[in-house]
Amino acid sequence: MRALRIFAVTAALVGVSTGMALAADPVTTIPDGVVPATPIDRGDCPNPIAHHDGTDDTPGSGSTLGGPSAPFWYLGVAHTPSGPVQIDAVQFFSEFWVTAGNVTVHVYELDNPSNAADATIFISAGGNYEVTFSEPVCVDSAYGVVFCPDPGVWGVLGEDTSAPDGTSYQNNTDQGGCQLISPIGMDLLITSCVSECGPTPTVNATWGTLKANYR
Ligand SMILES: [Ca+2]
Repeated sequence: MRALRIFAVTAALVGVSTGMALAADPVTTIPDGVVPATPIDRGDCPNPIAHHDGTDDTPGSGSTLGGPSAPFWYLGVAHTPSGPVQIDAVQFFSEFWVTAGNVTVHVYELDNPSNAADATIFISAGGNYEVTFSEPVCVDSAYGVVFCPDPGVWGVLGEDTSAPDGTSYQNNTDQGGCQLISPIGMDLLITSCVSECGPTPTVNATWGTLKANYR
């Protein structure tokens, strides 16, 4: 039964696959023989911010992330919180992967790009992933979540095309660095997990001031 199912998937993919994508192609087709992953709700993101509906509407292909040779492609999304939030983690879905390696997930406040955090994840196959930030940042306004692979690392992210919000981006290294530059007409399957901003550490406070603060 399992062999039959794999054969059916492979046969279905042959119809849309005409071989590997060109070096700088902004769209990547799933390589022959690779079984696509299925998106799930991980259920461990109590305060999500997302624009997608959780469905990958482009089976067998995806906007290129990274790629085999320069210019490499970056993918990302802009998220707008309703107030100050701490960005704790980012969850995402990749339908399939082509070349294994490290991907840095860069979050930054659009109005203040130096307010930023990075987390790196090694990816070798499609799946449902999460990165957490060891030094999370607090943002007051819209922020970018950008996926920036090491040179030569190559994959895709899931794409919801049903009701695009105009908040997802794809740009290559010839256009600029690890930031949101060129909007695309779909919602990438990227979710931020946020929480309330923690209290700012009190420095240079006298004991009397501290006692007053905690009364
Ligand atoms: Ca896809």
